[in-house]
Amino acid sequence: MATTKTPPKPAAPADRSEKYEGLTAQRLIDIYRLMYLSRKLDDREILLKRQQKIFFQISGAGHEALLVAAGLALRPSYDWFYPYYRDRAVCLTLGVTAYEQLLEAVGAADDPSSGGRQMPSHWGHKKLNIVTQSSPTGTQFLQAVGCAEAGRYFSRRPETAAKADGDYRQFKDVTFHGDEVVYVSCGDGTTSEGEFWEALNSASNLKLPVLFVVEDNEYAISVPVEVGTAGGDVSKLVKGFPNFHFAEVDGTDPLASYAAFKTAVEYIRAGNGPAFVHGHVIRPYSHSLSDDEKLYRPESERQTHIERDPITRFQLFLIREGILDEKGIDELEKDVEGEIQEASDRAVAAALPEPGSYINFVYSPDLDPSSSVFQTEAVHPTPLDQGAAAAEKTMADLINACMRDEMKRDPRIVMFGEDVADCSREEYLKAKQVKGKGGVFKLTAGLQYEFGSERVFNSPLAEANIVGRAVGMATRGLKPVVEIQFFDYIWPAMQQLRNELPLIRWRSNNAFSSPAVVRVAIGGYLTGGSIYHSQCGESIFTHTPGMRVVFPSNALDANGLLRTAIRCDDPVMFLEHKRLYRETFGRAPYPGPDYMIPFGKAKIVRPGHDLTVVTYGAVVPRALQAAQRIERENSVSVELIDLRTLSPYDWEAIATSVAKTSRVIVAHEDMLSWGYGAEIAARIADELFDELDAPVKRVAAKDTFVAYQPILEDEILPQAEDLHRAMVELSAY
Ligand SMILES: Cc1ncc(C[n+]2csc(CCOP(=O)(O)OP(=O)(O)O)c2C)c(N)n1
Ligand SMILES: [Mg+2]
Repeated sequence: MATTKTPPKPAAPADRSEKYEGLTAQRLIDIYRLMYLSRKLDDREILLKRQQKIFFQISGAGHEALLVAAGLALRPSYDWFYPYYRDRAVCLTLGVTAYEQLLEAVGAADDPSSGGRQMPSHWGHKKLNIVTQSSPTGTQFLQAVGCAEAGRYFSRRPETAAKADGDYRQFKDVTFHGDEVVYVSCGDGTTSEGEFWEALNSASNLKLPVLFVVEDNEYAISVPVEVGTAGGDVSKLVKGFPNFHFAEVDGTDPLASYAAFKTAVEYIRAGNGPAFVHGHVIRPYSHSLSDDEKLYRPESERQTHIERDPITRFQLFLIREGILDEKGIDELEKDVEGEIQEASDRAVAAALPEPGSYINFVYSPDLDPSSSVFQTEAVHPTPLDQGAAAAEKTMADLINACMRDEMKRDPRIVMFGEDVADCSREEYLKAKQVKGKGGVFKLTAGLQYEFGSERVFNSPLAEANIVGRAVGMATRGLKPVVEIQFFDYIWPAMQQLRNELPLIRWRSNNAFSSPAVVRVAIGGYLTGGSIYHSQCGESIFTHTPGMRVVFPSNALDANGLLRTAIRCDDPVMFLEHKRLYRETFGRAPYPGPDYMIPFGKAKIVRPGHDLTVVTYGAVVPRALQAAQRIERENSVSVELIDLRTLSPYDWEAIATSVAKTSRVIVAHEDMLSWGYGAEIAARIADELFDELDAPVKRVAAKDTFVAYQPILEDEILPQAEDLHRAMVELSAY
């Protein structure tokens, strides 16, 4: 807890603590001080906003009593915290200083939460285990679940927390405690988000040490609770979840709140499972400075809230109980105001982020996956075109082999997703009654069997659950390698994939990171899979800073690139083309347990001098076919470049080739318009204009989704004939 500066002497003896939920008189004074400090910091920020010294304000007013109580019941730097934007008071109680909070408001370089990258009240504090928070409501829940899972994992296998050289583990300090609690909070409105329910479901099912706190101020901006929540009371709705301890409390009363949290935290620390504390609070100020609640709340209603104000009520309580007299209150308040004045003066004068510093920490500053660290030789090197004799293993085989090798090498790897386990009812597996499934494409086959159900397991059928938990686990230092069964179903996880996973490092100014791997089965050419087992859409993710995107076209590359993905220190989306999993094209012998390919290094599949094709994924074999034909029939020599990784991508390989051939086709399976090729084509036009003898050409899918009937599917997706036609046209230009 934050220490008080010159605390006023208690006017009453401390031996009445029984009456006060075990809290001494001094502790009660501390509580009042923290509540008052929180409120006055909000007031100061409102003033600073009016003076245009800060640029946004959202207050924690009305929530202070509940939150100071929560902070007192928990342990900073020991427990873990996912507090939402109203949680100023819990952060102060844990030890974040007034000065640090004001540094955040001004966007100072030394703001511990984000170094000026995020709005105020987006808490984060590495030393105190307050994990970087964001603006999308509800994304914190599944991460908190993953965080709790990681704590449990490390507690059960402490040896796995050891640092190891040569991969991401070198840069991650892992700490854990067997009885730690993960605190996560939200408002009443946010309980309507699906991820909230997904998190309750998993925390309940796995009996995880998560403390869920709902701060019910009856409004989500202007929307009253009965509109968002069936029956208007979330406590009634959650009661069916097993293993939970539930409490509902007047969150404007610090002592009642403290009692509720103390019991809840004891329940969790004893290993019984999660707890849910529903605190009824007030919102005496509008939602934020951008909102005027008079537009939707009449004076009469606002008045009933103001009468419940926790600050004035607790002040009266202290006086009534003889703990502080009016003079004591006065001294305390003056002291707080002095502290705020001093903190505010310093914060307003604090150094701002350096211009140009925005570029820092999009990716790991410690480990660059495109560096030579990730360049190793295959034990049995196999050029792609060597022929069937050497090409024994499929892409599916070598992806599976890579995961098996890496799980052996790195005990922090966990795998989960839909159907990835061999058999969740593991007794069947142990009794050898069943062989096991191991993924709908069998990519994870045998891994649960070999590494156990705590490292390889099925998730609920919920994609946000998969990615959100992975974010939380990776933040703590585990290496989740999760699977999204079909790219077409990635969208429920989009919030986590766009706003969370790739942003944890940047938005926390490198205080936190989340280098998880998300494997996704992607693509069409399946004959019968469409619409919803055939989509591509990789450009949506290459358009997301912080995310590495990999898209191999053959077994060897898949093996080497997945190993780089797993060992590196950045989040990676690893796109596996379903059609390529078991193709004859691109099979290869097993390259050994340390084979790695750096990101951003294209492969020249076939050298040529008349025309360049830049592509990746399942278009590689199709382009190869077309290139062989045009060589045979027209003696046109095509240089075929397989990008292999899409972010980063190998611009040098493209530029070198275009300088040589002066003609270029950019081809991909995803639809033409706004596709990945648009960026490459634009950059070629911009930077290589003088090298070109012909316009940049693109070959891609039609601008629709993919259809089921094979005639339509063939027509929609780019075929070898389409590539051939484009090559003929371009070479004749
Ligand atoms: C996913 C998402 N949708 C919408 C918003 C905009 N928004 C910010 S706060 C808020 C209301 C939240 O209400 P509640 O959960 O009750 O918390 P309170 O602000 O009342 O404490 C909304 C709609 C957002 N930040 N994120
Ligand atoms: Mg609310």
